[in-house]
Amino acid sequence: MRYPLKVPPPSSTLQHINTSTLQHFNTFKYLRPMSVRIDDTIVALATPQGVSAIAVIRLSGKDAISITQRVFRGKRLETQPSHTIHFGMIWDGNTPIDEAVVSLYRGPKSFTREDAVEISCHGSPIIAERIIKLLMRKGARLAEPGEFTKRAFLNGRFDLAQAEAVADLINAETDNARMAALNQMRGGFSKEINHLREALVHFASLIELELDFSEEDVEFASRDDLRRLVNNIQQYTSSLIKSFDQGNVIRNGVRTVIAGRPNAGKSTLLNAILNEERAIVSEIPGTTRDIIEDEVVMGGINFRFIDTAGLRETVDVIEAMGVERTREQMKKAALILYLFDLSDTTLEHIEQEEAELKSLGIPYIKIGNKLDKSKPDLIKALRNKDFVFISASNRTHLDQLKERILSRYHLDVTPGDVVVTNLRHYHNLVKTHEALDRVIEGIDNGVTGDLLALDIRDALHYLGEITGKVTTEDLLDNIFSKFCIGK
Ligand SMILES: Nc1nc2c(ncn2[C@@H]2O[C@H](COP(=O)(O)OP(=O)(O)O)[C@@H](O)[C@H]2O)c(=O)[nH]1
Ligand SMILES: [Mg+2]
Repeated sequence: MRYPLKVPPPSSTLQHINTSTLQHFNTFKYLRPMSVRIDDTIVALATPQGVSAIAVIRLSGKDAISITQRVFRGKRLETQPSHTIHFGMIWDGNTPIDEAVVSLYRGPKSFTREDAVEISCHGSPIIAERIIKLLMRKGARLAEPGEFTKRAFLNGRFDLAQAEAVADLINAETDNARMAALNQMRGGFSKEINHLREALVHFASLIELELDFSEEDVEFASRDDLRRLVNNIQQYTSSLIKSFDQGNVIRNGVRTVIAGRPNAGKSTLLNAILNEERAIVSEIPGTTRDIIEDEVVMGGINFRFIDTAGLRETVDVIEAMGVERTREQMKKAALILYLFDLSDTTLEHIEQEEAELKSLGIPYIKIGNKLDKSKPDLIKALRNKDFVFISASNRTHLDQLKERILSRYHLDVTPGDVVVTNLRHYHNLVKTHEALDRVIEGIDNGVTGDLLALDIRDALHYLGEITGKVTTEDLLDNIFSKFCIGK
C-alpha cells in the first residue's frame, strides 16, 4: 500500500489511514499462536475426592452428550434441550453402577461454551472413579488441571485475567478475597485495559506507517496526542499497581512474624491470639527452636502468625539454627510483632534492639509484654514511643493490639472495586509502565518512529498478556496447571 507521494497527511485523511493501517498492523502477529487440541471431550470429577452426599462428574466437548448417552439409561439425552436435568441409571454393559441425575448444557450456553454434561451420582469415591473410567472407555479423555476453564478462555467466554479469577474465587479464604476475585471475574480491569490497548495499537499503526514514508519526514502520529495517551494509560496502570499492596494482602494474607528476645512471651502471645495451646510456653529461655505458625482471620484479612525462636547469641547448636531461621522469617515477613519483656529489660536495650529491627526495613509493631510485672519507670519512659502494652499470659490489651494491627490495613472490598491481586498481572503492569516511560522519554528526546514503535510494542505485549490478547502455550500451561482438576 502506497500513498500518493506529494500528499501530506492532513487530519481529514486519518480516518482513511486508520482502517488500512490497522490491517497493516495485524501483520505484527499479535495473534494467539495457539495449537490446542480442543476437539476431544474431557471428563473429570468436579467435587472433592472422598465421601460426600453427592459427587459431580463433569464432561465437556463435542461428544459430551453422546458419550454420556452410551452409559445412561433414561430419557434419550441426545434429543433433550439445553439446561435440562434427567434422572436415570448409569450402566457398565449389563452391570448397574449407580442412579444419577444428568444435567445437560448445549454450547455455547455452557461454562466452556462447548456441549457439557454434569453427572451427579452418589458421593462414593469408588462410584465416581468407576463412572469416570467408564466414560473414558467410551471416548472421553481425563481433563488436565484447569482444562475446563482453559477451554472457556480459548472459546472466548472470558479473558485470561477473568479465567485466573475463577481459581482465585475457588481458593478465596476470606470474604474480601472472594469479593476481589468476583469483581475480577466479572470484568474487573479487563475492559479498561483492552480499551487503552486499542488506543495504543492505533498509535503504533500510525507510527509504523510513518516508517513506510521515512524518506518523506512525515508524522502521521501526533507526538502530543501520543504523549497524552501514554500519560492517560500510565495514570491507570499506576493506580492498578498501587492497588496491589492491598490486593496482595487480600489474596495472600499477611505473614506476621512474632519476634523478640528469648522469654519475651512470644509463644504465649501466639497461643493467646490463636486461642489454643499451640506453642510450648516455658520460663526456660530458648524453648522455641522451630517455627510454629497458624492462620487467623481478623477484620476480613487472613493473618499467618509465625512464632519464632528468641533472638540471642547462643552456644547451643540447635537453638542457633532456630535463631538463624528467625532472622530469615523476619526478612520474609510482611509485618513483625516485636515483643519486649518489660520485666526484664532497660531503655538502652530496647533502643538497641529497635535499631536492629528498623534496619530490616520491614513494618513492625513494638509490643511491651508482661505489663503485670513491669517496672513503672520503664513504662513511663516508653510512653509516647508508640508501644502497645499487653500482658500475653493474662490476655490483657489484646484488643488494642488487634486494633493496632488492623489499623494498617483498610480493607473492605465492595462490588465493582478493582484491585490487582495477581502477581502476574502486577508484574505485567509494572513492565507496561516502564515501557511507557521509555516512550515518553523517546518523545522528549525526539527519537525516530521506529524506536518509539519498539517501546510501544513492548507495552502492548505486556498489556496484552494480562488479558490474554497475547499468549503463548507456555504462559497458558503455567497458569492453568495451578488450577485443580475438574475446574
Ligand atoms: N508475668 C507474665 N509472664 C508472662 C507473660 N507472658 C509470658 N509470660 C511468661 O514468660 C515465660 C516465657 O514465655 P514464652 O511465651 O515461652 O516466651 P518466648 O520464649 O518468647 O516464646 C513463660 O513463663 C510465660 O508464662 C505476661 O504477660 N506476664
Ligand atoms: Mg517461645
